Amino acid sequence: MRYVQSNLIILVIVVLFGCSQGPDSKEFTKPNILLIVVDDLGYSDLDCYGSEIKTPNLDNLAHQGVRFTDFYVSSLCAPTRAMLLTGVDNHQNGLGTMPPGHTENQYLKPGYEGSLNNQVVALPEIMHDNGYHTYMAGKWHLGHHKESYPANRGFERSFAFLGGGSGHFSNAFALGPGEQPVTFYVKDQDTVESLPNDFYSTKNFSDEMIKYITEQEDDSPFFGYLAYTAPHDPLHVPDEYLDKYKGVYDVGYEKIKKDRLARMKKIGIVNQTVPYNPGTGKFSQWEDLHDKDKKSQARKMEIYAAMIENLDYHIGRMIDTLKKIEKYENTIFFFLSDNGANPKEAVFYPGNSKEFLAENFDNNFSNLGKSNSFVSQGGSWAEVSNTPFTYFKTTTGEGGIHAPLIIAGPSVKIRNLATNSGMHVCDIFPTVLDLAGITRPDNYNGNELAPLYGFSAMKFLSGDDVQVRNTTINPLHFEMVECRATIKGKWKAMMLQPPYVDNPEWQLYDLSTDPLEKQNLASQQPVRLQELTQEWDKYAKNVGYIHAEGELLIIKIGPQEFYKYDSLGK
Ligand SMILES: [Ca+2]
Repeated sequence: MRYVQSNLIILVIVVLFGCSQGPDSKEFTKPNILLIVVDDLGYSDLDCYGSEIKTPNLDNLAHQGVRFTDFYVSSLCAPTRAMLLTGVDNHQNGLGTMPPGHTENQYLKPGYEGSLNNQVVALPEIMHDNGYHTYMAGKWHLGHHKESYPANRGFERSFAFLGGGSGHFSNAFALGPGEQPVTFYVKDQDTVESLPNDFYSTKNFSDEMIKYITEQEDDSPFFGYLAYTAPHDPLHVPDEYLDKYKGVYDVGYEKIKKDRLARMKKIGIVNQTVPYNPGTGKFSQWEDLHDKDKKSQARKMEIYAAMIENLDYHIGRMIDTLKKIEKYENTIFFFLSDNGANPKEAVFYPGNSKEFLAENFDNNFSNLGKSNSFVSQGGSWAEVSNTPFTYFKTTTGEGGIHAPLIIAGPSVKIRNLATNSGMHVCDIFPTVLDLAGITRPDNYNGNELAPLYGFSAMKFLSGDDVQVRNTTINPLHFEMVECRATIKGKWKAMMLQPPYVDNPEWQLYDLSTDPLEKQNLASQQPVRLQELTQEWDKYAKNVGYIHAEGELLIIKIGPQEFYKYDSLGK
């Protein structure tokens, strides 16, 4: 975050990737890249970002590289993943909005195809073309017709979940009837008919990636995309993890939030002046709850925390495997969350109702976290996960679009650094290409490509630049489900939608003094606000943003009809 003073930057030990062996060197060995994405994990949910949740493997990784404290993503899953894999703004790469969020006037329009379109080249395509083995395990969410499968966008081997989320165990139920048509797994070109009885998403995604990497017979480098669905709801974790955090959250939301803030200050993730954030006031305070509700609330967070510790354990298995086969030394890791923590309950998903959930799931206390339960983190805990920020997933508030990012590996010589350099998810694509010494073409498969929105972090990682992106010169722009934002230097203009605010109006914040977005300066600084909103308007026009009009189309035509479109949005 830009309010972290540069003197908080710790222990910068010089510089990068085998020092003299830059991509231009004859001795340059192309590094393996392991790109790890987790789903709906909040800004402060890792130990190395201030959490009480134990994540020793990720902490280790963080100490062998750089943690970004000012990294931005989209407020929803698929748009972030599309930008990650293409470096192109989501309104140009096909994820102008996330299915099934289309209104009728947006449906199947250019940039809103609902899958990666032909104006982008995906990282696996370009990496594979340049001699990399390309492997994927995890959530795809970038098209559900065969032409869009990971196998047909550059992945040599893949085991992928195509929807937005599902039960984490073998029954893999849909988030709701509206998600049913896209709730399935594929292996390479084929639909997976059934999952093994002992299936658990995090474990099996890791097993697949380990298999791909260890079965590789030649010495070519690999690009691995490990896109976990944890800790997205439903909150599920294997039995042996269920009680790992028993009692930890009985102290309530506010105490955990205060403890996290104190730890974040201690380890240099936030500035000492950042105040306690009471939240949006839209969700319960701990003292408002009856004892029975406190018990179930604490249990939900126990399961959520256990999911994250379990994620860390399996990431540790990946790292151990790479060490065992002697590929660790030449692997660069990227770890990020795709958006902020999620305040929505299960009833939010299209087609769900309280009656439907009661009929289909057993949410009795003793059954929470098991395969036939369906509970979510909920708003109060999501606000704790997003400490110190306000707002959450789906919004362009800092809690929705500010995520943890670690870039690390034995060959990364910047050590144990928490940097406040600006960085956007689109910046990862050119960074990976630079690390691999690959140039992005202007055309791909006969199609002219949309312009890159991203900037390479290579110079920053090699110590030749103090930041990845100067947002005063290259502002960041966001739009998702009509929540908007422009960040230019320390200034942020933001528009939220009901129910997050009463009226959708532009607000203005100085993030250097007010990262919690509590003091709207719009009426005090109308000229500055206008400058930013004009930049947003220009951006929106450039990228082909289409204003949402009317209700969601899926409500009118139903999920089967809605999801009939093909990979080209026809
Ligand atoms: Ca997500």
